[in-house]
Amino acid sequence: MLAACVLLVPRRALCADPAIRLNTVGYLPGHEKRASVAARFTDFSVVADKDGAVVFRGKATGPVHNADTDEDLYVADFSACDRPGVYRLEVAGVGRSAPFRVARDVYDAPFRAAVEAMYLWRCGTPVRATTGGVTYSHAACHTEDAWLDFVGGGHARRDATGGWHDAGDYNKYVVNAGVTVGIMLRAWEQFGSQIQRAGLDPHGAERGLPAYLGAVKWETDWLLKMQAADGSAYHKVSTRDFGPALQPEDEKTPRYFTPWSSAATADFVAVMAMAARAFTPYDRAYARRCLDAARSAYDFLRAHSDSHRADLKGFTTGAYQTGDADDRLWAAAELWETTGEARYLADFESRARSFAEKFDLDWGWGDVKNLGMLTYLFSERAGRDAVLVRQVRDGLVATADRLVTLRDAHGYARPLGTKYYWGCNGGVANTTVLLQSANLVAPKRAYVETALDAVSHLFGRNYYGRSFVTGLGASPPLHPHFRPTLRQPGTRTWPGYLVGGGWPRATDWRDEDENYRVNEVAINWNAPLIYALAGFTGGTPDAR
Ligand code: 9MR
Ligand code: 9MR
Ligand code: ZN
Repeated sequence: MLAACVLLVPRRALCADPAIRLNTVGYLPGHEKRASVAARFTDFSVVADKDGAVVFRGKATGPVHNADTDEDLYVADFSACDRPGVYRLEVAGVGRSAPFRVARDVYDAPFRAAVEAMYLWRCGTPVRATTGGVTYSHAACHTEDAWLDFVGGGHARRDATGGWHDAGDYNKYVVNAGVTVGIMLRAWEQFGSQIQRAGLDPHGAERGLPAYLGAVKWETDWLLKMQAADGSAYHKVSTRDFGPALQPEDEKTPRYFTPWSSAATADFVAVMAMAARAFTPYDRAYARRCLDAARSAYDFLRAHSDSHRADLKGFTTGAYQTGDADDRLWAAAELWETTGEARYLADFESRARSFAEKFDLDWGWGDVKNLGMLTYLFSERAGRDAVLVRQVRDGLVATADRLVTLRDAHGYARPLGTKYYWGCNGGVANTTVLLQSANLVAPKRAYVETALDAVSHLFGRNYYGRSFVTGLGASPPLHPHFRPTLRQPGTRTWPGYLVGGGWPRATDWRDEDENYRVNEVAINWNAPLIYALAGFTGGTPDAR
C-alpha cells in the first residue's frame, strides 16, 4: 500500500507512514501531544505541512511493550508545539505522519459532525444534509410505526413515528435511547455554553430553542410516544428480524411495539426528568409534559418492584435486556434533582448505599449507574447525606485515577486499558464522562489530558493509525455496517459516525460493511463522542 502510494505521488511522497500513529484530527494548544510509533527511531521533528519547515525537534522515548497488540512502541512527545497550524511528524528513518492541526477550534467541526450524524439518523421524516459538497439524504421512513399485536392491542396501530434509528439497523430501542439522551443531556449540563457557541445547524428546531436541544428533542418526542397508558415504557419498536440492506424508506416490513421492561421504564423516567430540567428555560409546557411522564412512569415502577425483562418472544432484533438496579437508581436521581422531593432522594440514597462501588470504569447501555451518581454528586440541592456524598465523590476520583493509570500503562494511551468488546470504542469515549466530571470535583490536569487521550485514540493514535470516526481525520472507516450505504459500492460514507471497534482482540477491527460486530455505528457510541468533543469545543472549556 505504501509502495503504491509512493508510485502514485511522484514528487514529494507525502504518504502517511502507517507506523506513525497519532491524532489525525489534531491537538489543542496548551495540551499534551504525543504519537506512538511502531518502529525504532531516535530523532523526530514536527514540520509545517505546506512547506516542510521544521517547527520542533525532539527525541524518542521508549520502547514500551504494548501487550494487547504485541508491539514495541516508541513515543514522540511534541506537547510544546502550541502554534496553530497544519503539521506532520517526520520521524528519522521511519517516515512522515498524516497531517494534523494544532488549533483552539480543532474539535469544533468534529463536534458538529457527530451531532449532525444524529440528525441523519432521524426516522419518520426526510433528512438532507450537505457536507463537503456531498449531500446525504433519505426520504420519510417507517411512517407506519407501529403495530400493537404483541402488546395486547390486536392488529391496530398506535403512533410511534420519529426518534432515531438505533445504529446500522433501523429499529428503535428505549434502553439504548435512554443512555444516549442521558449522555447528551449530561454534556448539555456540563458544557452547555460551549455547545451554544459551536454553531450547530438547528434543523428547524422551534424558535428560541438551542439547536442542540432541538437535536435531543427529536428523540424525547419519540420517547414520549413509547409510554403506555399504565405509565410503563414499551421496550422497543422493531421488525421481527433484522431487515435487509434497504434505504429506510424502502423497509416496509411491519414494525411492532414489544412489551414493557422495567429497565426501559426507569431509563424513560431518568431522561424525561432530565429533559424537564433542560427544557424549562425554553419551553415550560414541554418541560411539564416530560416531568409528568417521568412521574407516572416512576409511580408504575414503584408498584412493580421486580426487575422485569421484556418478553421478546418472536423478535430476533436487538435485545438490550438488562437488570434494572442501576436504571432505577438513575431514575430516582434525576427525579430528585428536577423536583427536590424527599421521596426521590430517599429512594436514590438507599439504592446508592447498596452499591459497594459507586462508579464503574467501564459502562454503557447495560450499566447507567454512573449517570445517576453524577447527577447526585453535582446537585446543588440541600438535603443530601454528607457521608454518601463523600463516598460518591471519592468513588469518582478513584475511578478517574484508575483511568489515568490505565492510560499511562497503554502504548496508545487508551484510558480503557486492554478491555475489548462489542462497541468498546463507545466505552473509550465514555471514559471522558468520568474524567471530565472528576475534574469538576477535584481538578487535576491529568484528568483533562486523559480525556484528550481518549479522543486522540479514537482519531488515530491506535494500532491502525486510522480515525475510527467516518469522514473525520486520516483514513477513516469507509465501510461501516450502516444500512443506508450497506452493500452499495460507490456510495459515499456518511460522516460523523463512530464505529464499534476491534474485539475480542485489539487487532480485530476490520473496515468491512458486513462485519457488524466491529464496524457497526450506533447512537449510544456517538453520544459519548459528542460528550467528549463538547468538552473541548468553543475555546475555553466551561468545566474548568
Ligand atoms: O444488521 C444487524 C446489526 O444491525 C445488528 O447489530 C446485528 C446484531 O446481531 O445483526 C445484524 O444483522 C445480521 C443478523 O444478526 C444475522 N444475519 C445477517 C445480518 C446482517 O446483515
Ligand atoms: O451494543 C450492543 C452490544 O453491547 C451487544 O453485545 C450486541 C449484541 O447483543 O448488541 C449491540 O447492540 C446492537 C443492537 O443489538 C442492535 N442494533 C445495533 C447495535 C450495535 O451493534
Ligand atoms: Zn425510519
